[in-house]
Amino acid sequence: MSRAVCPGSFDPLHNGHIEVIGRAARLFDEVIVAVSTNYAKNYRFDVDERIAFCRDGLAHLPGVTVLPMGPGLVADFCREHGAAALVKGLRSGLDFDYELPMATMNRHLTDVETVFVPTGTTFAHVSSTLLKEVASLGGDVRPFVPDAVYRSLH
Ligand code: COD
Repeated sequence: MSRAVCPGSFDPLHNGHIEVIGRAARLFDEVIVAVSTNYAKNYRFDVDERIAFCRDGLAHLPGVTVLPMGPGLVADFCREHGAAALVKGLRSGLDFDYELPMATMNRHLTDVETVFVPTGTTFAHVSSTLLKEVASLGGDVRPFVPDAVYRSLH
C-alpha cells in the first residue's frame, strides 16, 4: 500500500491544489492532505474552515483523507503516518528553487522522498494569496475555487 502526503496551508483550497492532489491520488493508493497549523502564520481562514474546504472540495477523489498537521515538521508527520513520499505542485522555476532545499532537508530528516508534479497551464498562475487579494478588491475568482470557497471569499 503506497501512501503520500500533500502538505499545505490551503488558505483557501483552490483548483490548482485540487488538480495536483487528484494527480497524486492516481499515483498513490492513499493520499493524506495535511493542513498546516503554523501559529506564526497569519491565516485568513482558521484550521477548521480550511479543513472543511478541503474535505468538501476533495470528496470526489478516491483514497484522499484530510488531516490537520500540528506545528511540527512535515517530515515527522510523514513518518508518524507511514507515508514514504511528499507530493508538491510546481508552478515555476521559482517554486522549484524554493522547494528543492526543503526536499533535500526532508529526506535528510526522515528519509521521505519528494515527488514534484508540474502544474497544468490552466492554474499555473493561481495561488491562495493572489485569489484572496483579487476577491477582496472585487475581482471574480469563480473559475479558480470550489463553490464553498467562493461564497466565503465574497
Ligand atoms: N498549481 C499547482 N500546485 C500548486 C498551486 C497551483 N496553482 N498552488 C499551490 N500549489 C501547491 C504548492 O506548490 C504546494 O505544494 C501545495 O500546493 C500547497 O500550497 P499552499 O500555498 O497551500 O501551501 P504552503 O506553500 O503555504 O505550504 C507550506 C508547507 C506547509 C508545506 C510548509 O511550510 C511546511 O512544510 N511546513 C511544515 C514545517 C516544516 O517541516 N518545515 C521544514 C521544511 S524542510
